Amino acid sequence: MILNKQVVDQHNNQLLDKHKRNFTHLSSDITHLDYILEKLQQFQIAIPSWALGTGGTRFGRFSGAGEPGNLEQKLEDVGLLHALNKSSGAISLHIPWDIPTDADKIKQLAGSLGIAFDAVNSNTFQDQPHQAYSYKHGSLHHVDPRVRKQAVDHNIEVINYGKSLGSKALTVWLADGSSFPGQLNFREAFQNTLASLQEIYHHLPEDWKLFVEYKAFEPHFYSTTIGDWGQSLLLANKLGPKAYTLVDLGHHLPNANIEQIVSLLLMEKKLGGFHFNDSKYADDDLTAGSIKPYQLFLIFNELIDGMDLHGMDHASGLGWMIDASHNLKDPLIDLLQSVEAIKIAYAQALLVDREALKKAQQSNDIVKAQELLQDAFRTDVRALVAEARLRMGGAIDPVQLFQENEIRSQLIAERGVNTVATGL
Ligand code: AFD
Ligand code: MN
Ligand code: MN
Repeated sequence: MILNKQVVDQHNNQLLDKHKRNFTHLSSDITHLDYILEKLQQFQIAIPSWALGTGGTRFGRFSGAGEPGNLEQKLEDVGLLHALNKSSGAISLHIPWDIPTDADKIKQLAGSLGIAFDAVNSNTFQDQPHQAYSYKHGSLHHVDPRVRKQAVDHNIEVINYGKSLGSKALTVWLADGSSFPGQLNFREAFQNTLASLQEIYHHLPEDWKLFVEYKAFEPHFYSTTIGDWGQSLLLANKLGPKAYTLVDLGHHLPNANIEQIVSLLLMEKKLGGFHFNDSKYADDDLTAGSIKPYQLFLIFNELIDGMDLHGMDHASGLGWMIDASHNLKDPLIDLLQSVEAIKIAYAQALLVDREALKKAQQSNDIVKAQELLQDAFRTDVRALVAEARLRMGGAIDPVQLFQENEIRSQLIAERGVNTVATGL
């Protein structure tokens, strides 16, 4: 389904007066308004193909209806999101769920929707029909070189699919680990992983990046072979300049100070990509900003600080992606909410008076430092984010438009009630 521009205009006309009132009130106090609006307009967050359908839990899956049944429909869904919020201009694909059988056609469709291809993801955490060896005991870290080779070959295949579409990065997330003490030799598991990644790295095109994701737990519960940012950074440093750490917000032990991790990775120029989501307990994959919005703001505060220090472009310097899985809400609405929360946190962090913060830090003025951060965080920037969207032709309130126009019902009419998306 392609969203008609008239529908957006009609929606905006209805909300325009109220929006203008809010925006005028908010912007009168902002010194660098044009700069912030420009940054907000440029900022794009890639949508994961696997979040377009209803996610499951360990106990079951309650499918929605009108889910995208193939890659074309997944692209159309992201096109819809992008038409509404003008900030979802990229998709992150997962192979083998999203194999492009006709890459040129897929590229053309994506181009017509204004969608680019972000990092491609490999999958060596599930067995596929007809594969020779099982990943039950791991993939790149496996004790059997034949299993490692199969997993390496899969990653090379993923790179090739990515090349055919214009992707510029490969994300490797491994489920490799152990659930019981003694099950693994940690050192050998790490070295096998490094050797496998080295082979993959060898096949990476010159202008590509390799994102090494880490995760502290799950599906294994005693050890994960790439368990934290230290292990990921160790690998990235050993691999070379094209390898980076990817931070997924849900992949830390409880109460980890993620903003500090982000700050140090940026200092080392080794932060490559980001997976946004939120969580209360573990890798809950909930809507970004739904549980800990202050943490999201503090992370953006460090991101901006570190990126500005190195002269990195906010929009293109890192791979910005959502990694979420919704099992209750309409996935498209949930993604709109996530993108909105991310942009709100980004806008608030852009408001921080960095010079004053630096001065407060240098003079150990703790109260002032706290006031500066909280002053930005407590600013209601929604009208700012909406204004940026409006200037790009998006909707003032994407969620409201989606609901009022019954977009899901239109998708169901088009695709049927029983379609189930491939993915997690
Ligand atoms: C799972 C993992 C990880 C990964 C994603 C896609 O926990 O976050 O990025 O699957 O492979 O959510
Ligand atoms: Mn992730
Ligand atoms: Mn995850």
